[in-house]
Amino acid sequence: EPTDVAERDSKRLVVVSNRVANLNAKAQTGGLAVALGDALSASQGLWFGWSGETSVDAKETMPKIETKGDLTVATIDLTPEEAEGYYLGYANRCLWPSLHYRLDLALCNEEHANIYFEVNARFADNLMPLLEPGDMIWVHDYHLIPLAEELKRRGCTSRIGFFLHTPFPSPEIFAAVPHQKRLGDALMRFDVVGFQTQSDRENFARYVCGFMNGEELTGDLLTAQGQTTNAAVFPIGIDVQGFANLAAQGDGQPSLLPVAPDGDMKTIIGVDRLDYTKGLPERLRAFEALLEQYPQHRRHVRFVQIAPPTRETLPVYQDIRREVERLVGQINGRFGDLNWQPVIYLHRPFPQDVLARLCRESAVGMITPLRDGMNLVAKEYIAAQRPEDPGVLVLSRFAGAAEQLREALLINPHDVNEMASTLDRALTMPRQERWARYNRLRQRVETYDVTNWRDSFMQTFASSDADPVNV
Ligand code: ADQ
Repeated sequence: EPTDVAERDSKRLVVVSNRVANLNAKAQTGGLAVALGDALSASQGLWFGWSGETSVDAKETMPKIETKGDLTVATIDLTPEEAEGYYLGYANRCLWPSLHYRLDLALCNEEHANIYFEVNARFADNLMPLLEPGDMIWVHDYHLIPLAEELKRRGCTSRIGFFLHTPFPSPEIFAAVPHQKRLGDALMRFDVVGFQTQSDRENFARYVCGFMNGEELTGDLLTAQGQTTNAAVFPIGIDVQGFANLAAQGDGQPSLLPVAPDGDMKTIIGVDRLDYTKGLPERLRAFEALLEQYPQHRRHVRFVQIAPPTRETLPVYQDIRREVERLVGQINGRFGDLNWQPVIYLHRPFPQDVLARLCRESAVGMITPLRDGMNLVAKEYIAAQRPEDPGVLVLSRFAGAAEQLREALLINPHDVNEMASTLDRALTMPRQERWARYNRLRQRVETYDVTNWRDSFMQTFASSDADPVNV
């Protein structure tokens, strides 16, 4: 009997996301893309999204359709104005900061907002002809909140689910986002709305009840203004064994990092897109405070921060980069010496196997976002450890991952001194305690892996109140 919901389900799966994963680039493809790709292949499904390209005649061009094994990939281009207004504008300058509690950084230009809603309408126009009756449509992330509403307006009767990869902020924050009412109404048009954590779901329920006049029904159902949706929690995870295998590939090979002559050099690792939500300046200041307040670690610890570029054309991203690079220079200049560089900062992407091996070589994983939907690197760090001699995870309380990874050393990423003393504790933790914590964390990461995430979403989706037309 098949155990895989994706294989068992006879309905065709349609995934819609801003960008479509490049399933050809095997080495670079993350667990999420593989898990969705597998489910799509199993149902001979369709993945629809933006090509990432802009062209002036995009609005007059048909979607580009490619078959990749058992699945079909359909993409559309955007016009330069659409990419600017929808993607860089409303989605990334207004929604992204707001959903991460940074109203101070939210820039909401009225024209950008209009283009955001128009591009969602255009996604719906282009997707409609590709749909078949009974499809299960799974929409991803904050770029596409209005999509269910637009599809239903065009007569789509399929069930439509949504998964939010970012946090859903407290209702007082969400209520302050320009066009929040349209977004709230649009979310209620999905049959299932999935969140990373209980607290995100709670925030959404409080928004629906407190700001939309709605109420909680039995189970996970919420209702407001004549619309009912199933709002539930599906913590995303990783391909644990896959990542562990990559990490173990380096065993028996020379270390990726320089080896100290006396062997007495511990590594703290951070891996994050260079985004202001990831708490990089605070983390660097904490490392500086460690060297300042715990001089015994000087020349015996290094901090490796891998921070690939992201959304580089936006000014706030240029600001955060400047700040990070200034701090790296400051710390290296102040504490480094001729044969010890305290901070190794790498501003580019790396292949997964290198990241996995670096995590395995590091005594401490330092994952301290100010806010994060989940944070997969926290889970990857655990998966990469040597079971007999594991490292220690230092994790922000404000990462969604903290809801499951309770045996990590949980910190407040705004509190530099608390982080410094926690780093000292992590660097000196006895093996017995490291091992006990690791075992619990590893179990948790294995339980909530990427397959569990996908299958539990699809199960809820398949069993949620069906539209009468499709029964
Ligand atoms: P992100 O904000 O991108 O994702 P995260 O969950 O940490 O954050 O995922 C990043 C992924 O990119 C990890 O798999 C990591 O290994 C990889 N990566 C990071 N740096 C890299 C580098 N230099 N080279 C190559 N790969 C690198 C959003 C939300 C998160 C949520 C995920 C999934 O912001 O909160 O966990 O989606 O839902």
